[in-house]
Amino acid sequence: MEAILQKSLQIPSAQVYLPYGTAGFRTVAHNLPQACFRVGLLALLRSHELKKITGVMITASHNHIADNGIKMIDHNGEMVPIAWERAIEAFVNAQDFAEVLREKFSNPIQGDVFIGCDNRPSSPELLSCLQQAIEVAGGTAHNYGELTTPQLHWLVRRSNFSSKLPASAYIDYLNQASRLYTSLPQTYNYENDLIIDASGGVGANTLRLLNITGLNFQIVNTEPSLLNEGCGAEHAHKIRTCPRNVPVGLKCASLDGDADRLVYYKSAENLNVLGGERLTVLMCLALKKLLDEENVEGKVTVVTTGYSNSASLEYLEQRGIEIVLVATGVKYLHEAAKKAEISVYFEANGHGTIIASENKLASLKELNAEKLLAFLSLANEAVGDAVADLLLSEISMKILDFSLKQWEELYHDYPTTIIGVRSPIKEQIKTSENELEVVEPANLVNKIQEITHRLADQKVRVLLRPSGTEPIVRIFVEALSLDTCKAVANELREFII
Ligand code: G16
Repeated sequence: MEAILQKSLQIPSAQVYLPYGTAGFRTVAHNLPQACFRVGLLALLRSHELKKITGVMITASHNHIADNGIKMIDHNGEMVPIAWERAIEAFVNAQDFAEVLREKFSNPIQGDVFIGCDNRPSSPELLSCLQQAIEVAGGTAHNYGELTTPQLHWLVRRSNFSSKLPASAYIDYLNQASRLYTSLPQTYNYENDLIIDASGGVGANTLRLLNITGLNFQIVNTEPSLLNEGCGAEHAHKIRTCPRNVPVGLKCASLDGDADRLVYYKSAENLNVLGGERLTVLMCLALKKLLDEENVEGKVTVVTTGYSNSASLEYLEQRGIEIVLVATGVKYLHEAAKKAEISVYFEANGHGTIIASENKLASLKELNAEKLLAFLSLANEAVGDAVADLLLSEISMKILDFSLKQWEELYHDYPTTIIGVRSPIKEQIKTSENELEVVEPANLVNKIQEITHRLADQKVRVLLRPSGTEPIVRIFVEALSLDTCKAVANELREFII
């Protein structure tokens, strides 16, 4: 324990309190070394207690290049249980660290922690803090270096089922599972040319290793020094202008910085982005078709958040699909999705996956539903995975014989806008559990009610919440016209600044 304490004293501490946010810790990189050290210890402790591999990923995903972050991975490849977040936050911010260490690290511990990072300039140093913590406490850090977040989740999950896997096992899995794509006949409307914007992030490394006969893709935006600068899934989804280096008029997809989010669009000056809601609809339709073709029963449930365009929910409801709405953060979607037989879960920003219950998979095996099983096996079972989702989307479009335009024209979105605002009342804003309503402070609650009442004929819907990854409040507005959306967003911005 003394060695751990001595080592920790050599690692710079944050000058500020670090809250556990939507996807772990995230802030300017220079405030993270001590937090990385402490999270390394916790991941090792968890590994020791379970006698299973755990993981930690250093990434700030869609954030600015100067930020960084820490995402913890549990033994099953999923994010750590939500119930522990406050305890993790307390450990990371503890002032009496010697005391806390004495409580938890007095006895020798052993364990295995898989660690990896994105390609930010600050990532190697933070990775080293993690590694030092694990090693000084007596554990083994398996350093995978640069890789995508879903790749590390996948490696932790699968290595706990078999032996410790090399990073290349994930690429082999993607290439193997993509044989379904190649086995499907080329259809009339499906377009197999695709531009992929890698956002300057680690996804480009994975994409370069894909070997999928028949899918012609070109990767753009691969420079790490320009990470998330005018490109990527977050840019396309929030700013809605064409990412840099993307030629106009083509079928395109954008990943985010750590490749756990995906959006599609036809490149144009102003984008009509096919985000998580569209991925959901596309995959639900493909699943339904496969269920019918293979003549098996199966209930598909959709889990998403209040950011999803109401038009997508109406489209799904009309087709008898049950929809569950939860709070922002894939961890909430994943938890809800686990309760269903087959779930398609995506946030509107393109973060999500498909999961099926053990029982359902066993019954599909018994029924020899080969195509359906091949489709489901491509989905990352633990977390949103942009590359796996891209392959699932291409397979879905091929199964349904959809061009991008046909996919786009399935229904028409209601106009929406989303803005991020720095606000002095960010910490005071509280929402209902599924975030559909603001419940505090009272004057903001009244303001939103007054607006929605005043513009009832415009069917205004407001989702306002503090971001858990950036120092901003997100204001989302849906209405019958874009002008109304913008006016309402602006009125609320004025109210909270
Ligand atoms: C993370 C979470 C997502 C969430 C996003 C934005 O994504 O994993 O579930 O939607 O942050 O969260 P917020 O609105 O609280 O800032 P990523 O890709 O940045 O890790």
